[in-house]
Amino acid sequence: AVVSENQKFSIKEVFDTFQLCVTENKEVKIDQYVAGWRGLVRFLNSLGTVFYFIAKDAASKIQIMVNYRNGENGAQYATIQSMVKYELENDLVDLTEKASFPESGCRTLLRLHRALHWLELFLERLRTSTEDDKTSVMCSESYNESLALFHPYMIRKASGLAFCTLPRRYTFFEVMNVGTPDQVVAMLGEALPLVSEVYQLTQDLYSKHNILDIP
Ligand code: 1Q0
Repeated sequence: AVVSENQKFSIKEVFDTFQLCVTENKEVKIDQYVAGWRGLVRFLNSLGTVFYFIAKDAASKIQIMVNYRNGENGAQYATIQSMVKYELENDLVDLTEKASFPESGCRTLLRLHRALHWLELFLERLRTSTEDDKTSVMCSESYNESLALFHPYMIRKASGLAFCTLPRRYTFFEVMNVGTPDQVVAMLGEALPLVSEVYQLTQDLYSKHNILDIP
């Protein structure tokens, strides 16, 4: 088995967390957003050491966000909306070039947000795939349409090599720990709109404030 029994991963838990992200007035809660990412990183780690450099970067960005939440201005970081308002009003974001705030909440979350787009594309490919489709191809196509646009050559190269080691579709579905392939596909159908909503709310917010290019 790819994951040992005691740390059995269920992708459903991850998606449940993303569902809990969105408040009644359509704000995105950072605690749940980060918790969702933690689950994804756990899954990534179970896929093998070639993914370590990816997991490590994601984990460090998660940690930056957790630190803000636990810091003295933690309340300002309750939702992505409140964070953006707080950091922009207090000039805590490097908007055009890296300077005083290389780890602003807005910048850090933008990296995870871009990765969420990759996830959305990848899950949709998984959902509509058939038995013989290759996860590595689905993964790199999704990557090329999203994250790759923001990554330098070396990272694109390393990512491409890592993707080649992905288990085949059947095994991949097993690791998701949802049930039969049909059940996985059904679950993906339910989960995707949730991920999409979180992505879209964040995208609209960042777009409205013109902060989609924070360096
Ligand atoms: C299943 C295969 C997973 C493949 C993950 C694809 C993402 C590739 C990303 C490569 C990132 C390379 C590491 C460093 C990049 C940073 O330079 C970059 C920018 O940050 P900065 O500070 O330098 O400006 N960082 C990022 O772009 C953030 C990347 C975070 C990627 C987090 C990916 C987490 C993936 C989780 C696995 C989800 C599997 C989903 C399958 C669900 C079904 C079971």
